[in-house]
Amino acid sequence: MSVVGIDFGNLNTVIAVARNRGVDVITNEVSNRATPSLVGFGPKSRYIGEAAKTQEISNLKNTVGSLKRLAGRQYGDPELEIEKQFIACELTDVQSQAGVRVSYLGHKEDFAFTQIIAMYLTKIKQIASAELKIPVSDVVISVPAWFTDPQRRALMDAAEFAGLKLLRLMNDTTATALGYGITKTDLPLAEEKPRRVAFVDIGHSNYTCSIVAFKKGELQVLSTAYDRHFGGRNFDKILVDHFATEFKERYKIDIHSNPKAYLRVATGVEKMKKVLSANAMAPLNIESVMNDVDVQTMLKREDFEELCKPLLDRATVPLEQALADAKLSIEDIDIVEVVGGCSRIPALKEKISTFFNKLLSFTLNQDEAVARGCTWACAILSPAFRVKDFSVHDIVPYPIEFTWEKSQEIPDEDTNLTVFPKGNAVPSTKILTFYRKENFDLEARYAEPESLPGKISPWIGKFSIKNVHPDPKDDFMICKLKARVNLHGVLNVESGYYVEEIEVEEEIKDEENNDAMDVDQQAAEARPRTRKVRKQVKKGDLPVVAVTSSLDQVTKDIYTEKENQMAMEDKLVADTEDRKNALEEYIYDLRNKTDDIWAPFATEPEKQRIKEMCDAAEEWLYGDGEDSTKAAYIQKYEELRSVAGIIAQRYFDHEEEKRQKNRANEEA
Ligand code: ATP
Ligand code: K
Ligand code: MG
Repeated sequence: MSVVGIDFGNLNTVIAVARNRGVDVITNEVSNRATPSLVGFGPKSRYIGEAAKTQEISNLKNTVGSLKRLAGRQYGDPELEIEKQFIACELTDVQSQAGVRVSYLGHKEDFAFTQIIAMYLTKIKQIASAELKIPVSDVVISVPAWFTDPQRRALMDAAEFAGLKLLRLMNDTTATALGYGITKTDLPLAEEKPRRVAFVDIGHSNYTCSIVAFKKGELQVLSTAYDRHFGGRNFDKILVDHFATEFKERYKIDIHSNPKAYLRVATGVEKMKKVLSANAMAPLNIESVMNDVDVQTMLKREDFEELCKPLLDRATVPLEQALADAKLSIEDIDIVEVVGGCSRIPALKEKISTFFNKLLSFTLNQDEAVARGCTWACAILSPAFRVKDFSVHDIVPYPIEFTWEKSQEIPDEDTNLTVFPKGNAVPSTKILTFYRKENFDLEARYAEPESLPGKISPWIGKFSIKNVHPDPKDDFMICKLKARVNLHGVLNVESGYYVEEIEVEEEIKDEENNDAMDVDQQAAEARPRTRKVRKQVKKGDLPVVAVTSSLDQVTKDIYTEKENQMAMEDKLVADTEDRKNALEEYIYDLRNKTDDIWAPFATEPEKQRIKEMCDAAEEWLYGDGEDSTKAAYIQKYEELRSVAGIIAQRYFDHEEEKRQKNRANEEA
């Protein structure tokens, strides 16, 4: 059974697996340790990950990015406008959800982002299976801590369409914290002061700071604060806009009018930004960026910092917020661990270090910490892997309230209650009690819509409680409902039941310790051994019908089926390509061998026949057979092999005979 952790980043996705009692980051089909988070569409197949990146410039309109940023968003959400600055594909309304319209298999087709993410996860699954050489199912995937219920459910749905068993959605910085804690042998004991670590993750789109308290065998997230629009891409954008202005003046070109030119400059400045992390100056040279114009320019690190000052000035806001939420001051923080690609920018490191008045710690792999943490989480949850226990206590990011209709018989009943306040533990179960004579509904929603990321709907779900009726004395039924924020950070009313209050005789246990008994022995012995108490006993279950932002079963089945079908088509296209390449190589190989090592074993007519067949096959391959079927390529290959096979066999027999003779000589 596989144990896989996935850091689903906005730019790159990192996959790690548990094996040989440790955690390894794995490489993809081109030996990279991170896979571009992109999905592209073409006339014959999809291009996912590296293939999408390779095609990006020539296939801009059909290359989809910002995958996780658009998960679970409705089409009308103003966040779509923000994402449009970073992606060139056409966004569209797919059953009121954010989706894309792309050219695929020669026609226009719309896909919801949940589907796009499923496509991407299918690829990630393939990369992991190829490495592990077993089918992959159990995974833990990272999400930003600010993800709401609908966003988390979108990811859960996507994982399901991709055939993955999602054991946990884990907040990025919590995953990092787990990876940190589980490998430490010197964490404080239960009775000692905890070690408090601030984890700062600055990625491509996102800036997060979590303050986490560690003790032996457990971590408690104390607070998580973030800037959802602060990351490498925001620095890149400032630079592209800067050079766009410069190029307009110097070269009279407007890269804003040309998406390809824009992307090439964006790619150029990203490199430039990285160079500036290690050097005082960096060049930017692009040949024929547009209108046959070559551009050449330079940037000094100090100018970069000046340009990005408005952004850099925001860098301490999440840190202040995290401290305030945790009710701590900088003196309470023992260590500041920094991860995420963008945290390599010297000016950012400087700001963070100055803020905490501490040297920063870089003991974790900046690019791989999240994936490693997810893998540890998966290992803990998987029956297939034994790891020491480590409890992870995360927190609810936004307060969740329940609302319901007033019961007619209880006029002064409240109609709402904040059940999970901000900072409440995750996972967590709470029992809600209602006195009812008939079926009723509960609605769950976020209590402070203004605190949510963008225009995400505050609505979480509607839960209808069935089989409620007056009890035998025409009195209220005492209904108990189990509300749970689960491991994914998603809310459900998981079950319902009703209870009856009865009076029971209860034995009094001696809770006092024996020393106390000595002092007051007589009085203690004189006490009655039982007492009457009112107790609630479970009488039966109440069915709960839930409607949430998870897709309904019919849509889920359609999307799963569609994903399977597209994945199969992709596989067929890839297999066909493989067979075609194999045929091409075989022709080449046959010609060579016929003239070389096989020459002594074939008659002239045989050689002639092979050559003729090779010529014919080649002519077909570059003509009619250019775009043929897998079966046709296999058939041609077999035709050639049936003729050449005889000669290959003669050669093989001869070689074998030689080997036998040599061995006999050696033994003699
Ligand atoms: P997110 O966490 O926002 O979803 P991500 O996890 O994909 O995104 P990372 O891989 O952590 O992001 O970071 C990618 C960003 O880091 C890119 O913008 C990249 O340009 C930037 N980056 C990587 N190396 C450096 C460097 N040496 N100097 C400056 N920036 C860098
Ligand atoms: K990443
Ligand atoms: Mg990241």
